[in-house]
Amino acid sequence: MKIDILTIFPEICRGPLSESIMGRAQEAGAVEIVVHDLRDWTTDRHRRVDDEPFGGGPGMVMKVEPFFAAVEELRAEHTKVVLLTPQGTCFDQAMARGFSQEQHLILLCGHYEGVDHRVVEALVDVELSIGDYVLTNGAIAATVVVDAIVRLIPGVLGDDQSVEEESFSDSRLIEGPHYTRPREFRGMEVPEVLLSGHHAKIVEWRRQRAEERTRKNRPDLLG
Ligand code: ABV
Repeated sequence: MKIDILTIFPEICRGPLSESIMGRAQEAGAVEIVVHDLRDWTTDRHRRVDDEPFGGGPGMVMKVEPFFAAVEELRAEHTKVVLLTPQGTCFDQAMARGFSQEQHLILLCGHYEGVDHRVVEALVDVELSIGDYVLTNGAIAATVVVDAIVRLIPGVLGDDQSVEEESFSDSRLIEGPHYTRPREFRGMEVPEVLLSGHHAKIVEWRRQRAEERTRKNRPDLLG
């Protein structure tokens, strides 16, 4: 898989995407991620990427020409073009799974104020947000989306078991609590059932804790 990110803040994406699992996924050739500076597709002396909104109003709007020049240069036969915007559909795990099957993604990052709408109409396949809050620009959102997608590419997580468990476990529930050594810390004990070796009891205990935790933290998932 190939992923191109177009942003005026490439360094925001580069650090996170070179660390840990994302770094190893690229070294192993599972994915090629290229973070581009959108200003490389400007043609004026000041490398201008935004301008005042027609009709007035606060803030600046990202200009149409650099996005067109960049996408026309980078896109191929099977390319999905995604715009990160607070006005987009909210990204979720099912969308991450879908995108992880694509050959080529181009992620466009804009300001929170917006992008010239001709970009949306003529270039963009999907408008995506990462949540109901507003970031200053799309670079962090694009990084989040890429991380969620890349970890689903086969072979990227060392053992496929954790991904498999995710997809088979009840997706209407969040996960229950986890523990590791030591068995006791400052008087706080690891629940006895987890030390019992009784697999069926452990599975049932985890399901109950998952349900409780979902009711407390994510009642919206229970409907
Ligand atoms: C993209 N906020 S996605 C660009 N939740 C600017 C802000 C922003 C996104 C999101």
